[in-house]
Amino acid sequence: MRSDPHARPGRTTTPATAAEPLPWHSRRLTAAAGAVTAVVLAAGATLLSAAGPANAATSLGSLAAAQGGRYFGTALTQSNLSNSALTAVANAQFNMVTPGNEMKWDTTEPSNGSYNFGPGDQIVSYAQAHGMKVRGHNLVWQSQLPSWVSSLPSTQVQAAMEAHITTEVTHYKGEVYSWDVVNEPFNGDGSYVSDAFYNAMGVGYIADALRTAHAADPNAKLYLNDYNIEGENAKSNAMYSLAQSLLSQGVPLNGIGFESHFILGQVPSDMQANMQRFASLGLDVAVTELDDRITLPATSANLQQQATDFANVVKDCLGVTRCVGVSQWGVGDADSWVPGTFSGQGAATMFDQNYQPKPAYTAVVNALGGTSVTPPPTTPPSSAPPSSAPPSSAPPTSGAAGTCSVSDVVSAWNTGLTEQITVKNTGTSTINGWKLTFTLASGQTITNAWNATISPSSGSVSAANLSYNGTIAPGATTSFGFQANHTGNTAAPTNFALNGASCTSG
Ligand code: 9MR
Repeated sequence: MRSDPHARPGRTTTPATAAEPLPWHSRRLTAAAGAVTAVVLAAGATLLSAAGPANAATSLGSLAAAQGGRYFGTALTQSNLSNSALTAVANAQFNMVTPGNEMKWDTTEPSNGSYNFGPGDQIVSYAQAHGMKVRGHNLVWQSQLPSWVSSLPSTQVQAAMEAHITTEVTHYKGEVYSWDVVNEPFNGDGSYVSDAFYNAMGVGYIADALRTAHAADPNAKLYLNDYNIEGENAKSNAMYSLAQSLLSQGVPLNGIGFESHFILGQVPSDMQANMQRFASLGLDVAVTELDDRITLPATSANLQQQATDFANVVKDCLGVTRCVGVSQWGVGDADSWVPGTFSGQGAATMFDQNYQPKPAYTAVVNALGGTSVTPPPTTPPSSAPPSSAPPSSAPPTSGAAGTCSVSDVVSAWNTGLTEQITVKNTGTSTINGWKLTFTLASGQTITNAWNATISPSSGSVSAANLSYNGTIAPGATTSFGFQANHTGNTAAPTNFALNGASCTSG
């Protein structure tokens, strides 16, 4: 058995240039005491009018939809569905779901002729209930293949493969947008993986699998999916030759999936050109399993590079007319496969361990057509205290004046926004229990919050810690966030005070 992605070597492709400008800019607004540092991202009027529908640009999924009907997806496993922090982000951001494991052969046909579609059905029901489409993943793969298949006499493998494909595709007929019919057929040097299917049928197993799937659901888009084919190399050249050959034989192949499990800074600079050559054959292309792993602990420079990497991948897709969408592999760093597979690496997604958006999220929003705007200048309240430290004679008390700074990132779209607020204890004593008060811009109404209890929902509000994040050591930070509706005013909050003492921006 060949090595799987868990053991793949590092990429050797040309790192994306960090100097390449992103199609947006953000500006930091630092003002006097009482104001905040803010980066406000709003979907531009041009995008919205071009997109047409009033609900355009409310999430990664709808921003992608506004870009020529593309999608933005995620992988979900059965256990993910009971994680409310995870599903809150999944529901809000994505409009395509790939089951992480639930449609693979070891789950769906654990013994010959005995099928189990329960776990996959749960993902499909979930997706349907949340307005998401489904990428079926996958029908034929040498991994997560039950041993009964690899133990079959080679004369029986074709019948078993065809029965498996027919039964599974028929079960999900009309419910999946696309199928990864054959997954990861190539070794790194472009030779075929010598699995049960190749050994029994030769390369003809791929055409047979595609024809069998097409017969069962003629409307599903049929894909070949692989990793390390994102740039031009021996493996992607082999995939290209295979695609040409299949198409010339009239085999029903509709698309190529580029998994895109990247290492920080190693997105191939020729990814768009490489995807384009497949598209030019008349195929759809898709980024199917995007992540970008970092050696832990991730520095802020790492996270900025990751933002560049994610934005570049999204721009590469947008640059290819037949690139139909991008899917991230997992929702956030907490559910990513990376740390469990690559020791000491992780932080590979757009959302952190607490499902808060990372710089990569902001970069992707912008790459998808959001434009950055600077909020109107905020006038410090006349009563604002100076931002300096308290008089040296003052005893250090929890949350005393001058012991906090606040930064606030606002991501806005046409009728809504999210705000992520980070509070830093700039004092010398530990804060035990905190309440951050601030003034919401007029017209903003909070609909839900995370990592804090916030009330009331508009005007002068107060955010209190939850049981697990009440302690902020000197020099440490804590973050919370909320989602709000707005009526056109996307300005950042003002008048931050922690436990009654005004905070500086920073
Ligand atoms: O995310 C999947 C993980 O839970 C499984 O343990 C792993 C087993 O191979 O498969 C992971 O998903 C893989 C996907 O199906 C195909 N491309 C590589 C993905 C990461 O390994």
